[in-house]
Order: sequence, then C-alpha cells, then structure tokens
Amino acid sequence: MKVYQSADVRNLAVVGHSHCGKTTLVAAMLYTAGVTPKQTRVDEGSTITDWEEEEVARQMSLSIGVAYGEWAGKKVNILDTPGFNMFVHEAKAAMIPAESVLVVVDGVHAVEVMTERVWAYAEEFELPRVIVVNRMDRDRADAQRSIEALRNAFGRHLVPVMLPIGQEKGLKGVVDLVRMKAYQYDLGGNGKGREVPIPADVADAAKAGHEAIVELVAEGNDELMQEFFDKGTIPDEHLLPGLREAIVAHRLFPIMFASGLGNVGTDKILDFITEFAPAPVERPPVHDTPLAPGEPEEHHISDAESLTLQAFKTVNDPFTGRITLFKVFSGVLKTDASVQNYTRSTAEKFSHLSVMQGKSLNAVTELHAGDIGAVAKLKVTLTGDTLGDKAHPVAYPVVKLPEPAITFAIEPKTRADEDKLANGLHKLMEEDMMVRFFRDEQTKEFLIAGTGQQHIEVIVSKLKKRYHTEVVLKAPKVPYRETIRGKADAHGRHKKQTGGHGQFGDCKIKMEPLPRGGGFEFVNDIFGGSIPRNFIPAVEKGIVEAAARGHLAGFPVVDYRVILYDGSYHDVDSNELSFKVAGRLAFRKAMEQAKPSLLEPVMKVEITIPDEFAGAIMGDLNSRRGRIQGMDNKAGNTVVKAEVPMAEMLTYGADLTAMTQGRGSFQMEMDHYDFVPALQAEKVIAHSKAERGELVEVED
Ligand SMILES: Nc1nc2c(ncn2[C@@H]2O[C@H](COP(=O)(O)OP(=O)(O)OP(=O)(O)O)[C@@H](O)[C@H]2O)c(=O)[nH]1
Ligand SMILES: [Mg+2]
Repeated sequence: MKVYQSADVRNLAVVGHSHCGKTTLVAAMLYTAGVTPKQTRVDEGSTITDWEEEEVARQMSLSIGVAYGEWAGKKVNILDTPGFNMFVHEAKAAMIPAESVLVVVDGVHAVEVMTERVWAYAEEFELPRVIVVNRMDRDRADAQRSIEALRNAFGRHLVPVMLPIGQEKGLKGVVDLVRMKAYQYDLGGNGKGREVPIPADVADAAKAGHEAIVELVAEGNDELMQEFFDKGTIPDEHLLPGLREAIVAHRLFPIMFASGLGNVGTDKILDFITEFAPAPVERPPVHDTPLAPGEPEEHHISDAESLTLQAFKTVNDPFTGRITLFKVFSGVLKTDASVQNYTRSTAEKFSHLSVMQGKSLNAVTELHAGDIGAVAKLKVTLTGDTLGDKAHPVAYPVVKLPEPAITFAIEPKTRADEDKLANGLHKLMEEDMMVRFFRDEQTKEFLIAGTGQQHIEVIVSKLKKRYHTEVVLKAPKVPYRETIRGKADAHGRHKKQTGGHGQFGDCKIKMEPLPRGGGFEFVNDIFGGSIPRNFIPAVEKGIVEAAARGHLAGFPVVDYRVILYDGSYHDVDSNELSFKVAGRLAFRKAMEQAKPSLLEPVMKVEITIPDEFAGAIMGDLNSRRGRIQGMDNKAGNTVVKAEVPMAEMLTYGADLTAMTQGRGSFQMEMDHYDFVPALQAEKVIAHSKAERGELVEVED
C-alpha cells in the first residue's frame, strides 16, 4: 500500500437522510476510481462500506464504513455513514476524522429531517460541505426544486457548481459550471464522462449558473470583488483559488448532481473533492481538552509535530478480534510503533499498521498526519481515546452522543445464554457507544438501553449471529416508589417471653413526609435512656429494611422522616434483634396512618417531528398523561417538550415511528418522581399483589 503525504489526503464524511443513496454513491465513486472492478450494490449486499452482516441483511448502513480510493494523485478517504434516525449519531462521529462533508440528498425529496440534522452536525464541527443531489435518474427528480429547497433550508451561500443534462430516466450527464464544460455518461457505465458541447437547452441556465458562482466568490474577497467590477467577470486563474478558499472557509457550499446507481457524475464529484476540498494540513488547528485546569491548546495537523492520534471507531470481529480505526492528527505513525494511550495510561503496540477498505485490512508502512488508519489487537484502546508520543500527552475532544431513548429488560433464553450474554454485549458496546447495559438495583432486572427499537433489535440480532446468544426482550418494569402524604405516631412492641431466653423490644416513632428527593431521615429523640443507646441503630435498621420492602405494592418507601422519641427495654431479654423487629412493627403501623401513596418516574421528553404531525403527537401525549412544556419551530420541524410518566412511554419508539412514518425522533431522560393518580395507582397495586400473590413474608 502506497504511502501518502498529508497534502495528498482528503477525508470525506458522507452523510444524509436515510435511503438517499449514500452507500450507492460511495460504491459508484469507488468503481469510478478503479477500486472495484464493477459497480457494487446495496441490494446485492456487495458494497464495500455496508459490509457488516446486519447491514447486508437490512440493506442499510448501521455504522461508519471506511473506504479509500486514489483520484488525481490524492488519497480520498471516505466515511460512509447511516442516515436512519436511530443511527445518525454515527454521522456525527464521522466528523471527527473528516475535513469535509459530502451532504447527500435525494433528487425527489431534497431536504428531509435527517438532512437538517447532519447539516447541524457539520455546522457544529465547522466543516466545509459539498452537497450532492443524488438519484437524479428517478421519476420526479427535479434539479431546480432541489436547489430551492436546499437554499431555503441552509441559506443563499449554497450554489450549484453543476447542472444535470436530461431528466429522470433521460439523465445524460452534467455541466461543470465552474469551467463551463459538459460531460455525457452511459447510464450504468463506468462513471467516466465524455466531454461534449454544452447542449443548447441548458446553455442559458449554465451561463447564469457560472455568473452566480463568480458573484458569490467575489462577495467574500475584496480583491476579487474589484476585479469583478472592473472586468465584469473573474478569470479562471483567480476564480478557482477564490472558489477553493471560500469552500475551505465554509463560506460557500457547492451543489452537485449525480446518480449513484446510474454512475453519472461521480468522476466530477471526485475531481471536485480532490481539487476544492481541504487537505488535513489546511484544517484550522484542533483544540484539545485540557488535561489539567487551563485553556485548551492548539494542535496543528502536521508531520512536524509530535505523534498524536485518536480512535474513532472500534470493530469487534469474531475472527480478527478488535480492530481500531483512528486518525493520525499529528506526526508520522510507523508500523510496529509503540504508542502511548493517554486516556488509559497504557502503551499499545501498533503491529501490522493498516488502512481499512471496507472489512479488509491492507498493510501500510507509515501514515502521515491527517491520514486514517486501522490496527488490530490493541489491548485497551476504545473509541474516543487519544494516543501518541509518550512525552507529550493530550486529549482530543470526544463526540457528545445523545442519551438513550428506549430501555428494555433483557433476559437470556437459557442458562448457556446467560453465561455468554455479558461478554457478547460488552464486545458490542465497544463498537457502539449508544448501547447501555446495566442492572436496575430496585427491580433487579438487567436492562439494555439504546436509541430506539430497531437499534436494540440490531443488537439482539448481532448477539445471536456473532455470539450465539439468544435473549428475550421485555418492556422494563417501572421503578415505582412509595411515600407518605400524612403524619403518623406509632408504637412497635416485640415481646416473646415464654420460657428460656426471652425477646423484648419496644419503640415509639413519629413519621412525617419529606420533600421529593428527600430520601430518608432518622432522628434520635430519646431522652433519659428509655432505649439504651446501643439498641437505637437496630430500630433504624428495622425501619430501613421494612421500607425497602414497601407497604402498598412492594416498592421502596422514600422521602420521609422518622423520629424515635420513646420506648422501653428489659434488662435481660432486650437485644438487637428484638429492637429491629420492634422498629419494623412500628414502621408498618405508622405507614397505615400516614396516607401511603405511590410515586412514579416522570421523564423529560423531547420529540422532533415534521410540522404536519404536531397535532397528532400532542393529542397522543395527552392520552399518555403528558404535560406539554413547550413547542419550538425549527425549519419545517416541530420540537415538542413534555413531561410524561415513564409507564406511558415504554413503547414510545415504535409508536412514534408508526405515527410519523418513521420521520419523528425523540429523546428522553428520567427527570423526577411524582404521585401516581388514584386510578392508575389501584391498577399498579393490584398488579403487584397478583405478582407477589403466593409470597408469604418470613420473619427473621
Ligand atoms: N434510482 C436510483 N436509485 C438509487 C440511487 N442511489 C441509490 N438508489 C437506491 O436507493 C436505495 C438506498 O440506497 P443506499 O445507497 O442504501 O442509501 P443510503 O443513503 O446509504 O441509506 P442508509 O445507509 O440507510 O442511510 C437502494 O435501493 C438503492 O439502490 C440512484 O442514484 N438512483
Ligand atoms: Mg448507507
């Protein structure tokens, strides 16, 4: 594998709404660049970037796929990302190693929900963007309408640098509006255009398009503006560098047209990227996350600096083991180097330094600053870690991922599955940082959390196929709690004095509510030794144990204060156990008086939907006992914020998908506990009684 200098590398994140044809377009570019001998296809499962078993089965991208090809002497590293809302955070992760972003839209739908999302990501990372309106061979694909929609959504700094020739099935080629040349293609051909005269029917539009570019380039550059005023145009020798500068500074966003499946225009996209997109060395310095209090430092992407690199993806291949994909931020990395993982303070050996082409590792002797590489069998390195020269530790920022939106209880099918489950899940969690696996202390269930139903289904399927572990998913139990609304004064007396050594404990307590989140307070208000000091902790212990078992429905009692104010004891028969039992008895009696009530977790929910679904979603939230907190409008999307009891949100992911044809997304997190209304409380109590029906409490 050839070694490339920093200036000859282009790192491109390919992002967009689901199904707009990103993977297909990448496949076409790779074919055009001679990486594959023919066009590979998503529906055949033959593409380089959708290689993972689950991606092939579902015919969609699920995580970042990496590929590269050489074009015009440059190495173009391509990061193909998923567009489906539950996996779109991978598009964000791909922006860490990228210097430019290819935003793909569908020629029929143009701007969609996830187009906005990925655009916002690129904005956050301040990356240059090239827009490709893809699938131009489809019925109803429309160049003008797409341009308008894009400019409406993202502003007037988006400008076509290409126009299609022909329409829909009659798509024939493209006009390069920068150099004013036209190219014709064979639909389904090798992707290499033949130069032809600009057809008469697009000549006027092409001329206007060229002028629009000239004006926009001049706008941000005083010298060019002057030249434009003087001459009425800007010659190529000034226009091209001016255009490049505007693109690199993300002041201007070029729009191109293509058909990935028909392989039309892909050579021009490659031409454009290699000519106008920045090399890593042109990226502004990267700011680190200070390791000690202080200001972030700047790091230049350059061979001359000491070695630093950051892992941006981890693959756990059942055969090869762990493969780490990383970007060299500075310095030159050589094969077999020993590199310090700063995040985990461990040295790692980079044996068999490689670059990844889909699932294949191709050996390389060294990688220069800005390039992307892969290495197998690192010991401790995980996604997000920063590594490098031992003498100069740094930490690069990691992507902030959304909180999981959905949680299921997960149970192994058999005993054999139980043994394998944790291991398999942990391997999958190394690959996918959005998976969480934990045990709920209260309900004792193992829980798995992710971005949505399909996300969890993918995990379950990978567990089965890769790790031969079968599980059952269930809606998680709601971790209800109990509390009191009133005060109580109760007496607990435990006395067994028949024959032999007796037992005697006796206490009087008062009980009162605490505010939400107050937990439990125990106040020792005993005067004059009516209970000896050494037995007082036993009373408290009895109360705590009883409270953990609940009173109404077996859920832990919280937010209350107990004041122990009186009691009595027996010189011989009193012991710790007796006072513990007395505490428990007092607690139970107090609960009866203190208006026990159920509490439920309430989630803070944020739902993003296209405007037309807003009414239906609000109505639905109402029926889920939701309280709307606010509504926002963001470019054709409504963002609804609400507080909704967790019990009503257990299957929300699937419900939202059904209600919005998959166009809605939501996030939620636990916010606070609140009283369960009487009607629901009765049901929860009845259900819990039925579940515990046969259980008889055993005195200890
Ligand atoms: N007609 C036509 N169909 C296309 C074109 N590009 C892709 N498709 C089809 O569109 C569907 C989706 O293509 P993908 O390449 O998987 O789309 P994607 O954007 O990678 O989808 P995700 O990874 O799920 O976000 C496939 O059935 C493709 O065959 C195109 O240029 N023209
Ligand atoms: Mg894809």
